Amino acid sequence: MTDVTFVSTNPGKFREVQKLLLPYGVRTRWRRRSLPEPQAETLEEVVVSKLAAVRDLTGYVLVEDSGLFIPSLRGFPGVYSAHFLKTWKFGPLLELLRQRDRRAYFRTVAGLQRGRRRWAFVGEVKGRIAERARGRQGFGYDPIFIPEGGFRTFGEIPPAEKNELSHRARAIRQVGELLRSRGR
Ligand code: ITT
Repeated sequence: MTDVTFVSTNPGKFREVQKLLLPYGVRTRWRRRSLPEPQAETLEEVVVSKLAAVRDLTGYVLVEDSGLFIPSLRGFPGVYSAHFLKTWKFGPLLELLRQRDRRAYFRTVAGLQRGRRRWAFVGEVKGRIAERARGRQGFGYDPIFIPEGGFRTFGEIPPAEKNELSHRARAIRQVGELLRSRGR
């Protein structure tokens, strides 16, 4: 077994990451810590500063930053996803999209660090924004995001199924591959 410390304030992310890494022989521990998210234009920049803020932790340390990007809103809420959701919930987004293209994608950048070594992996899933929030599974924007090829929102999809195809799954599986290839 390889041990990884996942640093995040978000329990929903941790549950997904833990399950995703287990098949790779990786045991994930959760360290709940709020990391600085400086004004940044990309998830990559945020991940770099998150990694800098966990230098005190030893062994493999994993962080990630995710966002919901809506091209018809020029990528908004993107890197501002967490702040926007906390302040406004879904209302204004659904309102803005009444007259606009509803296509959207989730993107995750995962950053892994061990000592001075760092790796980054990206995962995306395409879909569209629902007309109204549906479902109680998942977290964050899940009730309003419909992944491509279906009609149900992530909020209506069982967690195991979200973990098959999500942005996070696509980034974290690459972390799993890397850790497996490096052994202990
Ligand atoms: P950290 O402590 O890890 O930063 P956070 O919740 O602040 O946790 P992010 O900034 O990466 O994380 O998340 C941006 C927002 O997008 C936040 O509101 C999340 O709830 C939401 N989000 C992230 N992943 C999601 C997912 O898989 N489904 C739905 N919403 C998601």
